[in-house]
Amino acid sequence: MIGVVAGAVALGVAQLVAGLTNASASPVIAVGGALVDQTPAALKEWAIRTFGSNDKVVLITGIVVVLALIAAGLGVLSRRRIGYGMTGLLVFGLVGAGAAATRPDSGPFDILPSLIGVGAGSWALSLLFRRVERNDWDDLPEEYPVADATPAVTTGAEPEARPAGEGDSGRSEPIARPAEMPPVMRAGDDLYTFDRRRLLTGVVVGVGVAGVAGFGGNLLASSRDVDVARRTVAKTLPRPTVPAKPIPAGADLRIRGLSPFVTPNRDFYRVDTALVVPSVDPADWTLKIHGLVDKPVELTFDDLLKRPLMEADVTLTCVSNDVGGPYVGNARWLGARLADVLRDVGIRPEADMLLSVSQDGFTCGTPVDVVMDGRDALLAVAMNGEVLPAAHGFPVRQVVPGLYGYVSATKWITEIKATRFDQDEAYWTPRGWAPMGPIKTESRIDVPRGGDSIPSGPTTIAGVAWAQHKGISAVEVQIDGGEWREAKLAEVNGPDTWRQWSIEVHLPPGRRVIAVRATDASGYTQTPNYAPPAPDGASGHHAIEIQVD
Ligand SMILES: Nc1nc2c(c(=O)[nH]1)N[C@H]1C(S)=C(S)[C@@H](COP(=O)(O)O)O[C@H]1N2
Ligand SMILES: [Mo]
Repeated sequence: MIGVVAGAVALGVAQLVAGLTNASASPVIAVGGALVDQTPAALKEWAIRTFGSNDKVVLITGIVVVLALIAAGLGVLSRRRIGYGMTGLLVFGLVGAGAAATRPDSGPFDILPSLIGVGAGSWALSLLFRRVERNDWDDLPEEYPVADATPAVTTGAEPEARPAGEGDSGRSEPIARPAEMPPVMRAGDDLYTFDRRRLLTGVVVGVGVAGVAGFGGNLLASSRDVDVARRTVAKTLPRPTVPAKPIPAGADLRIRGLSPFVTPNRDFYRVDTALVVPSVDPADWTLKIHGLVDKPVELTFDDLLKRPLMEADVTLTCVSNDVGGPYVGNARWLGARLADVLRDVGIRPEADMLLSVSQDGFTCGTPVDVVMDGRDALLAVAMNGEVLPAAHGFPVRQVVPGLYGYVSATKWITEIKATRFDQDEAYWTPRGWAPMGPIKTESRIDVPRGGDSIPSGPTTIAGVAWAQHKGISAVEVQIDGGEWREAKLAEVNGPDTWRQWSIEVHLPPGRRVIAVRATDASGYTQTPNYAPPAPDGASGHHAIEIQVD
């Protein structure tokens, strides 16, 4: 118990110091971040499939549980010698400090949370152990009446029992057993008693300190500058020079349970490797563009806002989205045209990859020809009429229609290096994902949901389909492996968004399997062959099973 409480004090205090300095320097976050970076594709895919958007919570919970077990072990070791516990805590402090110091966005003070946390934890450990230091039997409080000469608690060293109350009931000597046992500790070969109440108050105080410090640290870390900065930017956000094509009234079929055409920011999926959302101050932010360019630049946030800004409706999709999965969303983005920025810096013809870097060290490799082909590839500053939310990349992120997020949608972007695919690798490539990631044509059934029970008779089946930058030209639905029947398509204002579809069917009672497939404007119809998300995106028909009564 003492080990766990000392560990909790160490983590709580570390969390507080991280909250005051740099949230991502917390040992749990730094070690978690390092673990995320070491995660191979298969494991990442499994984690996302199993835990969905809770994958970060699961990882952090796992780390804390492992730490609690180790702390308990250190507590047990400390009964032999407290130096063992201290050494163990120090080792963990060094691991935390090492992780914090080697994260891509680390600063010189990032070792402080771990080291100060370990200091506090060691202090708690020694204070608590002092509370279980030996009492002499003579000092026992009255509540422990001593029974008559029954030699019970012995060390085995001495064969002879001595009745209680004879004075020198020494530590390693056989003693009389009290009628009601006081708490007993073992130190080396010695057994001795201690005051349970003093230990419990110590534990309660320790848990309180850990909780308040940890909670306070998390509060400090989350309520910081970003909110203020976002509100400041909101006041000066320019209007688009090139507004998006209006969304036709018929783009949203307004069917209950069907994904709305525009995904509200609060419902937009989030996928990234960041265990805490990076906080980037637009006043300090710059975008360094270098590499295979004639005129390298470092743009400020004002420089970017002075450029003509355009709006575009673009559907983002994650490569980890399994068939029928939730990691796809559509938003209206406002930003500067990336192709114009690259032309201004004189990108060289031999450059075929843009290696963009996030402030937390994540990187994306985007094909230059895709960005330059006239599509609405943006350095985006706003999402659905709102300053970019912190979790979606504030102050600036990339958006490239037609490419999975892991090769195009760098959030918290700070750098673009014009380079070549044969010379550089982006974050997910050595982890088993394809270097190029064009989005595969896909469709999904939103209503009814798999497993639903619905009444027989006329039923509306509806969903979304996407083939970004090509456009969806047909969606077909199949019941129980029968004929493919063409669904009605909603309107769209361009080829870069998903498209809603619906169909009225008459379902007879029984178990029914409903499948969907889309055809894009290039004439390609979705393959029925299933492929998992790794290495370059899932394929196959989404199918659901329902019960018709
Ligand atoms: N800095 C950073 N940007 C990132 C990522 C990341 O891990 N770090 N993940 C990418 C991936 S895999 C996807 S699918 C999109 C998701 O964007 P969203 O979270 O705004 O939906 O962001 C991309 N941009
Ligand atoms: Mo992704």
